[in-house]
Amino acid sequence: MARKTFFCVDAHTCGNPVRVVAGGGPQLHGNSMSEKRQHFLQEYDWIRKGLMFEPRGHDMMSGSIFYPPQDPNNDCGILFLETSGCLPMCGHGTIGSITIGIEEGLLSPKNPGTIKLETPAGLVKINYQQTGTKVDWVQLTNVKSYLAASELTIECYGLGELVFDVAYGGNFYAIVDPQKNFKGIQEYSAAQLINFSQEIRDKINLKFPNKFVHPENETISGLSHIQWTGKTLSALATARNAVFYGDKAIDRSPCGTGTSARMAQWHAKGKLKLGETFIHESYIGSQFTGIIEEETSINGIKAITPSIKGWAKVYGYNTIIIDDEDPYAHGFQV
Ligand code: PYC
Repeated sequence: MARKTFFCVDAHTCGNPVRVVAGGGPQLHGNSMSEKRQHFLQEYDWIRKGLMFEPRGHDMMSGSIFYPPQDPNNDCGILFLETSGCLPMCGHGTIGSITIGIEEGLLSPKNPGTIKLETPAGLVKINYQQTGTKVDWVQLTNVKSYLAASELTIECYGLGELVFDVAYGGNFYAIVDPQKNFKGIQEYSAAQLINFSQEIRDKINLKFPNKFVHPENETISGLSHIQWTGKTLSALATARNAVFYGDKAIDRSPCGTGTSARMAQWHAKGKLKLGETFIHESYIGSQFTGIIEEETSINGIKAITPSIKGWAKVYGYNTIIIDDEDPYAHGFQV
């Protein structure tokens, strides 16, 4: 590689960025998006770093690349790119990528209005509404989501002992609800939540090694996100969160996989029922609407199939060059 050009379309989903690589992405080997994700991580991770990290990206940047489907009955596959790696599933990334894919003519679904999307975490079914050239909303029916552990504890220097649950919604989340040593997200700045998260994520993974592994796909393992909760801004919202991901990011959207994990937690604790609507509000006040579509199980563990609905706006075209002669070709983090 000397100089490589990537044609990208940039959008945001409820405030959080999504950069779709429409041209320049690598060909990947594998029989599923999970295998293709492994190939990308082994051979092409410099593309992710170059496009997600500064100076071409930033702490919150995330994106995706579309691939042809493995199963001809499906419409397409998707690889997610994040500052933290390639997530198995990303909800805001899906909503933004589908919006870009339809509005920019990158996708031609067999049945307009629905898309069967192969993700590294499994098949995700999409419904979307289009008016003229614009996509009004995207609803994804996510992978099975479940409560993985309840009432674990960890010591946080800034706060003291914290009690948390762990739930899976496409990624594993520690969910920290308001309690004696944590008053709720409304009481803390984003910088404080990032500091607490950086400390406890590592500590949780050290204290509970190999505890958070997907029962059907061992390439999905480890706690990657911290979901802090607190009081809603809008009286219409069911709940609010601030999701920490990567090294320094608080999701500006309510986080699709985080919302799925939280719905699974609420369902397991009897707080949310099949068919009920869950309006989730982000740290900046943007909203996703979740519904429990199905009660199900994974390897004998009680689970739900949640759907998440939200919107995205396309805001730009970005032709990005990664040149080996640039000392920051593969980005940097401070
Ligand atoms: O929406 O699932 C999501 C997500 C994961 C990380 C950032 N957003």
